[in-house]
Amino acid sequence: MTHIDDYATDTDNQWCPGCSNFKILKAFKKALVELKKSPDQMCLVSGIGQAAKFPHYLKCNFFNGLHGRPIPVAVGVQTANPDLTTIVVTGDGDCYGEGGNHFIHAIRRNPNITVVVHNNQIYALTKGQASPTTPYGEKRTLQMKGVDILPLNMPAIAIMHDCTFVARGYAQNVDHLKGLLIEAIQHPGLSYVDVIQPCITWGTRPVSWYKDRVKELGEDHDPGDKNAALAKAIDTESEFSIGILYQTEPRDLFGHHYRDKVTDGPLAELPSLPKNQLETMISEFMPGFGK
Ligand SMILES: Cc1ncc(C[n+]2csc(CCOP(=O)(O)OP(=O)(O)O)c2C)c(N)n1
Ligand code: SF4
Ligand SMILES: [Mg+2]
Repeated sequence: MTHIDDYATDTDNQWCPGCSNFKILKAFKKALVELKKSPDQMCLVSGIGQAAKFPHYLKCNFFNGLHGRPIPVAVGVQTANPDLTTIVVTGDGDCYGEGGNHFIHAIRRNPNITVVVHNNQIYALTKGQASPTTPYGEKRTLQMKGVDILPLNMPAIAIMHDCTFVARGYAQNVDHLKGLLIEAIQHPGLSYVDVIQPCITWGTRPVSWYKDRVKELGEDHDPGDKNAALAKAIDTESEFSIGILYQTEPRDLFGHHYRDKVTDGPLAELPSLPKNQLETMISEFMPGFGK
């Protein structure tokens, strides 16, 4: 039995009072309670940024590493211990900018992790510079004449490349986001939730601007329909569709192909392997090893 207070930490929160990150934190905790996940069953992985401070405020195993690099760490954690529910908590700068390469290739690999992106369309921690999702023309602290390159639409890229679960949430809509997180965490394979997260300190649009544009996907949206999913992902001008944009049948999980030959539990619990078994394994990766 888990209670929402089981996830509380005593770390001082550094987010601005009223930041929508608090709402994401709340949605997360509610999802974990409903999933009956205790803190020791979870591992949060993050990089650097306001979003990446998240694991400081939710009690569980965590790894807070370099800017842009949470995905390779999470893939390693999940591969070494598939019993851990492994979740990357990241920002649009961390995941789509510095870590964009890792994310794109994770889509191809399909590790059994969940990636939750706090998308505030800026680098908030470093005081409001443009990120890969800042709209074209928007004036920012560094881009004083306006951003002169086009934004990146990562949900559309993920759908194009058959990421098996792609959703969009809205930070202010806690219960809806909680539902998406529950679905994402339960989905086998890479599940990805882009969360629209208004920044009240460096953002240029009021929260009401987002509220007017956020629209929940209706029953008529079929997440198995790739073209419909793409259309919803691409339209960020007139509205932000929130819900499960795209979901496919599960496919092979990265890492399991190799590790299933050894154990279905945590690698750390394995006894030391006999030398000849180790040599056989290594030679599968390095033909000619030891000759
Ligand atoms: C390798 C490296 N490059 C740049 C930085 C500076 N830096 C820290 S956080 C950040 C951007 C964070 O933006 P985002 O991931 O969107 O998080 P937010 O603060 O907006 O939640 C940058 C550029 C860094 N710490 N390390
Ligand atoms: S700068 Fe923006 S994203 Fe960062 S804590 Fe403050 S309101 Fe939240
Ligand atoms: Mg950001």
